[in-house]
Amino acid sequence: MRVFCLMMALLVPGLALGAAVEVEDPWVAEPPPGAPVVGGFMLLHNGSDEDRSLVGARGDNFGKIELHQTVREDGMARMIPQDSIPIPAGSTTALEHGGYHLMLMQPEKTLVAGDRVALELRFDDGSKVSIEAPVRRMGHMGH
Ligand SMILES: [Cu+2]
Repeated sequence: MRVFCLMMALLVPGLALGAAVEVEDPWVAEPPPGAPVVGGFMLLHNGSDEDRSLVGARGDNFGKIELHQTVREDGMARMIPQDSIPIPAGSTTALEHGGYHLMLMQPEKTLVAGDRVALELRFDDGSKVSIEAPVRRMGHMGH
């Protein structure tokens, strides 16, 4: 039984032992040629009874990753950097096109659909979750 549990933990993607937040369906949008920034999207589940927030992210292939929120003002979409993204207790926060997202900046190379991007997410309780996000075209959002 002990071995079985250990194997389950290894098989569930995005699950880090001790972390309250689970990451589901992470993906990165294929950028137009020459675009300096790339959007990162996913669902963040907080199954605990404590509020959590995403406070940072890093990836070996990017010089910098910011947390952004897209807001519409006077019909224009504008991205506003965030210090953190809230994931209230017992709920799910979507990082999605037109809302909260990761802004992957200064990519080492041009990403194309089919590539995979390794990222590390950091939460306000000090926990970290490593994920691997596939690069997809915007038109194929998987919904
Ligand atoms: Cu952005």
